Amino acid sequence: MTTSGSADLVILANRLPVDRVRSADGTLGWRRSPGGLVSALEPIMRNNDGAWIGWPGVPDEDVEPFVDEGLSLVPVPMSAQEVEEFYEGFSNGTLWPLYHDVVAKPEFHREWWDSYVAVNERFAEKAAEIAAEGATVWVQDYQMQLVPRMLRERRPDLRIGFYLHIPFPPTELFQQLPWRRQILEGLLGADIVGFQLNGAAQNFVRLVRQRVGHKTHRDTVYLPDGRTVQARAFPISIDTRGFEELARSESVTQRAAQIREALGNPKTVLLGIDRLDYTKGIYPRLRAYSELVAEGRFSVDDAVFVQVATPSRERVEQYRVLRDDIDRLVGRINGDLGRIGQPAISYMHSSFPRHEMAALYRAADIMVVTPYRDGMNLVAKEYVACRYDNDGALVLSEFAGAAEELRQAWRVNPYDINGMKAAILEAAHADDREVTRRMKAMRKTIMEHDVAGWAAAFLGALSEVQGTHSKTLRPSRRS
Ligand code: GDG
Repeated sequence: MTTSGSADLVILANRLPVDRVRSADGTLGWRRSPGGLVSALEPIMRNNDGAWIGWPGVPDEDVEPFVDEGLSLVPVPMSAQEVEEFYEGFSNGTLWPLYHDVVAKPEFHREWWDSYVAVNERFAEKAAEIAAEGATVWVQDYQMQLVPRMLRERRPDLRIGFYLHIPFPPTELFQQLPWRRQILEGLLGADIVGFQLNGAAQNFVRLVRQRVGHKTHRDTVYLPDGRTVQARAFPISIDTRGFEELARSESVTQRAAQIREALGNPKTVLLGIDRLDYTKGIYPRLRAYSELVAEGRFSVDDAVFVQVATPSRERVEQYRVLRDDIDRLVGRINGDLGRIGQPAISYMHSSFPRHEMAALYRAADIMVVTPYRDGMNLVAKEYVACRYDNDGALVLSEFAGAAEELRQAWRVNPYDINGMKAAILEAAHADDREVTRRMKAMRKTIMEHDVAGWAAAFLGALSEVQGTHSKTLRPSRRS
């Protein structure tokens, strides 16, 4: 167990990787929330006397540090008001839409910002308290962008890494943010700022040069105090082998057959799985499919669409509106095109255990992933991992980070409904050799780049940083 000031590796994220559960006899306990990040980091954390700092998901409660299945967890409390202002407000009502191409309109509220600063400070304080001398602290994601600088001010001895899981916007959009300079300076507290894609790293470096006035060269920022900061791409991945193993299991194989049976054994099963989020392009995807049915290119007996939308951020207004929009669209499509016992779209607004997800991936002939903008999109990679027979077609938005690696997918522009229709049809009619050729190549990519490799690459780079330079710099410009 990690005691104060003894952790050599600290992961700092908005959430702890556990959910609070109440068992049948009424006692409260914790259940590990499954995720690639925790499974990739777990072995590294065990070997390094690691600790994970995060909010335990329950407002207005102080939870003592505890150990869960050998993982040392350090809770940071949050009030109900902070959940509203810091999490639902600034993180998900301001930053999330701003960083995703303003797909929805970001809201700017000064009290949300104040809350963001206060919560970031609390997290930085906690990391400063538990990290050992010279330890490594890895800060995760958009909710925590001020932590690197706040932490460095308190603990200059630390190695600090930051990783952004979502896109980083171009200057033209980022500059809308009233607190743009503070965010950039917050991130510059890290030794390495990691992004999903090179383009995002370049956006960041350009902004730092233009807005903060620091000298930059390629992926390096030179600060006046002699420090350097690297901005680099580390595309995240999944536990590829873990998914494949699950997909090969007898129970998943049987369940996949059951799913197809329940759908009426159609020739083609199309699948979408997403958090119910306006960035994911669920609406245009369902429209594209419904038009294909309406035009007689697909029949509902031949081609069924299964859409899973996992409940998400339900207290944020834009998410409630989206849910109503999708409900209405699915109702209308099924009303117009479905027949008794054979709806066109099987729509589920719920979340499922991992093995059910794997069974769905196994049951689907075509996976349709059409975000307007997505940092990476792990669902696309999980589908590929589960297709161990090299069958199955992936239709993938060119605006998902995953499109840079999964080049053999049928690529689509989610704003172009006709283009999507054509790609879905092409995927449905492709011959087996073509499907196999594409899937094989994509499987090779994700076998070679899994989440353990991602974590090792980031932490390896962080352990190698020198972090200083001896350039003479002019004073930084303000903007
Ligand atoms: C952010 C970025 C980036 C979904 N429903 C269920 C379930 N899931 C799992 C999927 C997948 C994960 O959640 C979703 O990951 P995505 O990458 O698709 O999307 P975001 O949640 O938006 O994630 C994204 C990612 O961070 C990592 O850096 O790729 O771009 O937006 O793993 O399988 N899992 C279970 N039941 C569900 O119902 N068990």
